[in-house]
Amino acid sequence: MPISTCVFDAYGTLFDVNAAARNLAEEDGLEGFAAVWQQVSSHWRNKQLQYSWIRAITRDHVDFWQVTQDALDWALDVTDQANPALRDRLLGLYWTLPAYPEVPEMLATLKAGGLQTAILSNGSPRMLEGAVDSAGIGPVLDAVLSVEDEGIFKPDARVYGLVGRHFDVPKNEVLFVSSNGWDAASAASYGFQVLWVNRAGEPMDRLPGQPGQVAEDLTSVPEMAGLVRG
Ligand code: LAC
Repeated sequence: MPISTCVFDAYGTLFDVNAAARNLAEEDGLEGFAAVWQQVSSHWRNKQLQYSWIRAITRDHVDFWQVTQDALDWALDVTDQANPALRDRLLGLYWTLPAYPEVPEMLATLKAGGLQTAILSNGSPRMLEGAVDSAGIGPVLDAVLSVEDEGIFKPDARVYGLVGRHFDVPKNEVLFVSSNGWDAASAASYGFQVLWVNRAGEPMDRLPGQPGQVAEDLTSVPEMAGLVRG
């Protein structure tokens, strides 16, 4: 089935989640933080995802901004960096995470080729609006879909169902693109065609679904969606 719609995960796929801590670590006077920023960033991301999964299982939903703050508090505690000023700076930077360099041209190519484009993310509508605006990619996106419309996080199937509801397209016309192995696996189980963007060179997750395609970054998305690059 030809692809009509390309749907992207947001955090880690379009937007660089490590940029907040990495950029702050470069500032003068934050040498203590600079020594541990990678641990902070990694704990922050891992706890953010764990909390989202646990809250989905226990049906104890709060939005992704709350989960992001809770995860950062844990990450700062475990690395002995708990400090309100640092917390505020990191949260502020999370609001305007940069897109990976290949993102704007890749999305523009998809649009020029007549494909529909969207984000499908755990992020709250306001978080996603902030990231999309600061990256300047709003004009090349047809929709920004948030799990808040279902009140549960990925990988609950109802979240993937938002795509069909919004675009009225069958699952197998959708190319779903995620850098999160668990998200790629779950989207494949749901019935989307899936590209896993394995930026970190990780092994494939041992989960029931398997992405049909794997790439190192997003530059090959137009080809994988059936467009000839030129
Ligand atoms: C998202 C998280 C999973 O954007 O990265 O949905």
